[in-house]
Amino acid sequence: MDYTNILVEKDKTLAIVTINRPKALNALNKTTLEELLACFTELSGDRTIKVVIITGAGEKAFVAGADIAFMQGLTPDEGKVFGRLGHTVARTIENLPQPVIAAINGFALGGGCELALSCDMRLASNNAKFGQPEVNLGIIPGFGGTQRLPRLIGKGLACELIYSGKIIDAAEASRIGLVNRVVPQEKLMAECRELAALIGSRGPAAVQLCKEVVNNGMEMDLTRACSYEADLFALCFAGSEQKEGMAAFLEKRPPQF
Ligand code: DAK
Repeated sequence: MDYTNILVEKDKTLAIVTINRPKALNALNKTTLEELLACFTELSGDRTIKVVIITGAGEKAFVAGADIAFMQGLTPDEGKVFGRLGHTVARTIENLPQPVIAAINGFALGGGCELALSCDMRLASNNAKFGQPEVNLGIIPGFGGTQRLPRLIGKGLACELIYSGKIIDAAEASRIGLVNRVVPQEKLMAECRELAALIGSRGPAAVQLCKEVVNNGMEMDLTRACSYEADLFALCFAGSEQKEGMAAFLEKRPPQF
């Protein structure tokens, strides 16, 4: 499908989604969110794709937030529709069967930080900057930042970022666990591709079950979550991957998934 504000590249089992509005630092307007929703909905049903990377075009920004110029004149009703769209995009990425890696190549502010939070893993370039500056605009984070940020980095650190609206650099983001690691900008995509290839070489159904149980389990108490894990563990024995993986180990050869 042809999109206006995003690029989608499929390379064998990897899909790379690039938000492509570099002149506006890849800010998210309605069209961009609608295209992201359409694209991730399509990817969710694409059995050839094992891992997805999402990034921003250019060397300056991942996503500098929701588009302020677009939001400025919204009525409360339009704001609600826009907010719901953002939440739907975040949920679709979070619930995508395949793992999603955010390649954060610059500013990840407001809705951009929230977009990265809806991904499974975040790798950042050394020039990346993070923050939830919404209070500076007289609004609150609206794409899940008040919920996903405390869950990821803990309440105290999340409150500091959300209440102050301050911007932190990649090293600080790594120190507080907001990103998995920081790499030189020129190596970011190679590093993300390498991680995607490693994940893509594992049993795809097992990886998808892992994503499902990690995400859903985090919303349950530990007893129920462990019981849920046991159910999905049992399910592995109904598929071909477990047979191939264990046979390959015992036959001292690499598995063919
Ligand atoms: N929206 C629209 N345009 C943006 C933008 C943004 N978020 N960020 C940057 N741009 C545009 C700039 O206006 C400028 O456009 P021109 O003037 O060239 O036409 C161009 O990108 C380059 O930006 P700068 O000239 O400002 O570049 P600098 O290097 O000087 O500064 C910066 C980079 C990232 C520090 C700065 O651009 C900046 O502070 N940007 C705004 C960052 C920000 O406040 N982000 C949070 C946005 S609020 C909701 C759901 C979600 C949300 C809201 C509601 N509902 C439930 C309804 C989410 C809210 C947000 O994300």
